[in-house]
Amino acid sequence: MHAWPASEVPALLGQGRDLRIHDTATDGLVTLDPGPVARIYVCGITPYDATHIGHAATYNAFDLVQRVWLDTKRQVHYVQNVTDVDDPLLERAQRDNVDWVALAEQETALFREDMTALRMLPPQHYIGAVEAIPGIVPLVERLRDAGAAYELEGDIYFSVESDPNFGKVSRLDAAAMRLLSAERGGDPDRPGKKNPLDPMLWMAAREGEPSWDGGSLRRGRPGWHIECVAIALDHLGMGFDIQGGGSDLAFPHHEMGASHAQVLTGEFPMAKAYVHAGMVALHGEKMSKSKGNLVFVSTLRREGVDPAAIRLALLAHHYRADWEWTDQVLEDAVARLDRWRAAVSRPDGPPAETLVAEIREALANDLDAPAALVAVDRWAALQQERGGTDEGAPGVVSRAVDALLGVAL
Ligand code: 5CA
Ligand code: ZN
Repeated sequence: MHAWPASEVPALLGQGRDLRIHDTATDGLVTLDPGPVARIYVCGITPYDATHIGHAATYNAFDLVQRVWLDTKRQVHYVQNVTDVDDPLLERAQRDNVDWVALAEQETALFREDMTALRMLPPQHYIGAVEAIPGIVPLVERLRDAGAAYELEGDIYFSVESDPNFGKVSRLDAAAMRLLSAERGGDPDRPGKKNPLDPMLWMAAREGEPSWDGGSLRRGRPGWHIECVAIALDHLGMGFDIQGGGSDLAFPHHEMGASHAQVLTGEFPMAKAYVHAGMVALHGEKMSKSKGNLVFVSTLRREGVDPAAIRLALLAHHYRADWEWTDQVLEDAVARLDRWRAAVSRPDGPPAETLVAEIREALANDLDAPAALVAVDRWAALQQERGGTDEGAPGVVSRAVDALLGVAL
């Protein structure tokens, strides 16, 4: 599937710092040393009710990762999926009496538009679950043949007990896992499972639902976790630098993915860092498709909100924090964008070198975008109060803000 167009990333003088980022699996900061080509897999949307501010906040975090890496003169190999067949998508299509393929295509198209407007850098490989099925089937067969998967009424389940490292990504106890499994797409109460946590790898065809040839498996469709493993291993291989998503993906999704990959390859971990963004709330509750308490990027755009202001609203919150979207958050971002634009509209200004170093330092320090914004605020305030004589400083600032924060001034 095609991604979306890349906005240009201006090259800056000097070089950025290596990224230190929080890894859920070790619950600490790790300094990544990716080599010349950094590899990142970010879990993509399930294409209905896209793109809400929660989605945008999560993709913003991983866009910053890319920008930090690019600023260290590395290339970035970025892979993202689209879960274009899964229970919640099919349920929504049925509820609204629309074709599930059309729904997925329409929402994916909207997501591309929103990502483009927000200047999020596109993945090099943007892969749908459906197009990944030919690569998923052999992995499920291999897991079954290795004794790590079993059949239950035609469905194939992964046995979490086959992985000695199971639990090392999310570090949760069994009771917490069981609760989250029930909340997040698992079926811990289904009778006949070896372990209530075992996730489905392949679901045999259900009446009235789409299904695909499964080789030596029954006709059916893929489970959720194996989808991302198949795509990640196919395009990045084991031991890539970051697997990313919102914090609601740590368990079960990333835990199960690491387990599938461990059994398939004998290696751990699949990703050197598991990076999770906080949850954005609206009216006191996590913004979620199931609750319907959503603010859409496309609605704001249609109302005439500058996408750069939306992006600044996201950047004003640390990516690991849980935070709440309010009108005030957006008003503050609009005001900040105005101040910054006024400050860079003059030909000269206060020196900019320290500011560029401060932005770099802030982002390299676990993506501390709020600290980067404060540094730019300081420069803009100085420009407004006293001005400066450095010719071209405003240009330097505007290129740095564009390259490192994705905001076009
Ligand atoms: N297709 C799967 C991943 S393979 C999926 O979780 N899709 S999603 O559409 O539900 O979410 C897409 C991304 O947005 C995930 O990383 C998810 O963690 C993140 N996300 C969802 N809701 C929020 C929220 N309220 N705040 C922050 N991030 C969110
Ligand atoms: Zn995923």
